Amino acid sequence: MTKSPLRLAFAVLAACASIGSASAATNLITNGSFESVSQRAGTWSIYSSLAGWQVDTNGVEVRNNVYGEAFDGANFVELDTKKNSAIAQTFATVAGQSYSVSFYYSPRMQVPLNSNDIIVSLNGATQLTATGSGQHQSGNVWKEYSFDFIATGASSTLKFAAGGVSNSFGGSLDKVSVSAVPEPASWATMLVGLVGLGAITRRRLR
Ligand SMILES: [Ca+2]
Ligand SMILES: [Ca+2]
Repeated sequence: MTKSPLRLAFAVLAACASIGSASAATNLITNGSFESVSQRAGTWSIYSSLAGWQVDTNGVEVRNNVYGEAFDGANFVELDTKKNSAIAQTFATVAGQSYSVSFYYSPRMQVPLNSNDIIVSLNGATQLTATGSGQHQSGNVWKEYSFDFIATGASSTLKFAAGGVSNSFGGSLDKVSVSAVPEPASWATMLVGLVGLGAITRRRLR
């Protein structure tokens, strides 16, 4: 019987950890993998609209495993359509809360460094530029990029824009996600709660 409070504490800790990781894994981005479009395998098309995203006037190119495979699912997008273009998405945030942004980028094969940029901005401020040379590359070579930000309002806007030479050939994007980062304060609160629970169960056992 003396072991049961310990077991209870571990069970509560496990439950807290699973709640924490579940909320951290919730993707706030709609259609972040660009699978909403039924693009035929091995083909590409330029779209003027795309579920969840605001699309720039130059459109967005959805590619289904053509000149390289998708990182996730069948589709990925290219933002240098006929000219450099961009997509953006606005999602609900809580001011003061930290968020983690992640996406996958690949240079386009046979395309040089100065033509492959994807510039990433948050609420209009540039965060990073994903780039790479595809000149000696076959297919796609995906790499994860990530950064964190603290929301300043009830919504935030994430934007991806083609950069560099505007020539209809550019870098590829797939599996965009944004998730809330559990704050250290909330973990501290949980720990305080657990210590309290331990004290109560010890007292009850006496
Ligand atoms: Ca995809
Ligand atoms: Ca280009």
